[in-house]
Amino acid sequence: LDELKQKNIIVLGLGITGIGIVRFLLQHGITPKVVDSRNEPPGAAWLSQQNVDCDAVFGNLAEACLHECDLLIVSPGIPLYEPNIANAITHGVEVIGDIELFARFNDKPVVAVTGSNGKSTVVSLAAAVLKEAGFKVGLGGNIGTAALDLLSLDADVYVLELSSFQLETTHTLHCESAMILNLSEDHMDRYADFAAYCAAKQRIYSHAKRVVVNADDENTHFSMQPNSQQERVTVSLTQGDYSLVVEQQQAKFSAFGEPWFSTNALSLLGGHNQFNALSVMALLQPFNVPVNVFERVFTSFVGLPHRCALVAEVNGVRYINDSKATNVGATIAAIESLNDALGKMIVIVGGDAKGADLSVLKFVLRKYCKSVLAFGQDGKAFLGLHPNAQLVADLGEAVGVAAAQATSGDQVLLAPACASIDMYSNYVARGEHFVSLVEAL
Ligand code: UMA
Ligand code: ADP
Repeated sequence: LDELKQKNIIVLGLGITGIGIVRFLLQHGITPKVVDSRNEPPGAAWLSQQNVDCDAVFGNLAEACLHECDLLIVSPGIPLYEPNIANAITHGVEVIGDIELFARFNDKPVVAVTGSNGKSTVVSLAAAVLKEAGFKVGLGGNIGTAALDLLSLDADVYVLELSSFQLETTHTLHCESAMILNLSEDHMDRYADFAAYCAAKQRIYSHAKRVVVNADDENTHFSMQPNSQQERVTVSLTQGDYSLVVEQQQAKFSAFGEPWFSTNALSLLGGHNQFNALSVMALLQPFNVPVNVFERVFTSFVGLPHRCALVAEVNGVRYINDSKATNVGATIAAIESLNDALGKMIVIVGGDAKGADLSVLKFVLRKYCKSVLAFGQDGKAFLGLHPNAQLVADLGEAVGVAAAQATSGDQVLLAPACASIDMYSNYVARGEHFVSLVEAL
């Protein structure tokens, strides 16, 4: 802390992360300069209520002289190649993010999870298991609570969801266990290529005691240094240290070949969620949680909203909201795990594809789906992926057309493979709109 107090600090970005950083610094008697390229950042009103004499520059990063400080703490929404940040780095300014600051002040065990899909589900389930086992848990990071805000909880263990953006500026996060769940294209508008995106995610393993990898996804693998003290375990539905085994014709979750309990205990649906459950088992092994606690929580955990959630059944047609499917990997997982019959699904897609290669959807769309309804900024890019792909003006028209096309026994799935930002404030607003449209049918 004394070292930090000696430094000239700029906090860049005043959203959820920036507020968390500024609050933490103020609590420790440090007043930073606060900068945001937006004229009216989300935390502007909050900052003015703090009654501190704080230098704030909003609207123009060039005017903020980011190179004139010792430490620049950046928000994840701004890339490090932004010219003013790049210039600061050239001038020798140390650049970190809020997770790195958290890491420098935290002395409690951390469980950290990244990946393209399943992060929020896995960290929420892991936190629920730890709580049930009697731990005081701090859950945060990309899931929505700034990591630094967790420190005041003085928890026994912190469970962090980390994005590739957050990991780019994290250097010394020591984790009890860490995992990349899976990797498929996302945020390609921010990375030079897929390899660069994977490399950002790989940083989660740097200081992890227990490295948990997806046996079926090589991009999540991590080559350990010779003589490393790190322990590496694998997760897979079929071939991992944590895996499913069949015993008396019943699929069971298992660890190192030892069956725990039936997969029927898990309330969440689909193979991808069984994988998420196994991941939680692998991540929490260091905490010696009794098997019956896992079983209890797997049964009671009903999942997060806007992830493969049944909205209603109308005229024998099931409407499913998976608005959180904001990339191709999530959409493929939803289609594959929800399908019970070929050609009985109508999928609604579109929005901001973030530069992803959508052609990887072609196989599942053609194999499982009756038709594809596409809308939004990148809607056109879906048209060649299915013989019955059609452009619609918006989500309202998509639901109307889907209802007209569907016959009893079909499923209508909103799984856009895109961010919602071109038409909605976020995936929650998009999902809520879908729910209201379905309820009006
Ligand atoms: N922005 C500017 N100028 C600035 C600062 C930000 O234009 O000076 C823009 C960014 O480009 C971005 C938006 O403002 O579009 C928000 O950026 P931010 O860094 O201020 O975001 P926060 O409010 O601090 O929220 C961030 C995460 N957001 C991003 O990484 C974009 C939140 O994840 C996270 O919950 C929060 O920190 C707490 O850790 C959201 C997200 O979309 C849910 N994450 C991406 C994802 O999950 O795919 C990675
Ligand atoms: P994240 O926080 O990584 O976005 P979520 O748990 O919020 O993950 O789920 C996002 C989307 O990914 C949802 O559409 C969900 O159905 C899907 N999903 C969840 N787990 C997995 C998984 N293990 N593999 C692929 N898709 C998944």
